[in-house]
Amino acid sequence: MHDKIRRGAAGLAALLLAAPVWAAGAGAKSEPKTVDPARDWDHLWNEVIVDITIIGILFAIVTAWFIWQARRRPGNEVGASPKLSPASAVGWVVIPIFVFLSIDLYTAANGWVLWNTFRDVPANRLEIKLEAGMYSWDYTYPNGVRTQNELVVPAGTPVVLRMTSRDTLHSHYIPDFRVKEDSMPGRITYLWFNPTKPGEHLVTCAEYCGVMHGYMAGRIVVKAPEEYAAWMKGEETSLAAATAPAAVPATATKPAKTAAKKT
Ligand SMILES: [Cu+2]
Repeated sequence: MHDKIRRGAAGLAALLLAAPVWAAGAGAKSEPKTVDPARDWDHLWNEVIVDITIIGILFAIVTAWFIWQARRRPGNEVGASPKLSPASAVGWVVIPIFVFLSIDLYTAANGWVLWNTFRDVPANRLEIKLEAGMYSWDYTYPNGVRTQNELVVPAGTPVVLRMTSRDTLHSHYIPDFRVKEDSMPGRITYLWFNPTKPGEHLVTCAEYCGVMHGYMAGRIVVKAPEEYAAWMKGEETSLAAATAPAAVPATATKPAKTAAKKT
């Protein structure tokens, strides 16, 4: 019996130590394929829900069994608890702890892997600057194109936002992409997400930043790559038109210059 308990405890200890290593290894192996942290986030969430459901049902069954075992019997029978040897008493305490701790550590290890995915920005990303302010999200593309409260991105390209704030603390939250990060004055923070297919996604401020905080919403518009390219071309054209120096007819400037020289 003691041997059984010892073997069981040793097995669980091995599982406890192996789980995080295995989880980390599994994460590392699938890393090149992991391009959608939002899906990984959902996967881990479901895993946690399944874990705690199983644990909850197990606890309920064991508790019901104990209640049934210790029910009142006819004649006010006085029970006697079984005598446990020190080894089996320790086993009864340590083994359940190891079982639940191994589940926790397994989940924590997976969470760590996922966290690293959220922090490691893929190399083929589109970099966009974001300045948050009361009460708007101002995006600047690498070519100087700017948008407000609407970020248009191509499907299939990871997008990283380099964020700061011009006034107070804001938090750029995109629920559909399971990502949220503070933007604050004097500091550059970042977040990345992978828009895999065309669609629209809500952006909202997740840090109370003033009376209009609740209205500080925007959206991510994911377009098919060719539609995105066409949109960007249009934006570039209007940006060029807006930044070009005002065209002044040559004939109009010459007399002005000569007039200036005469005086
Ligand atoms: Cu805000």
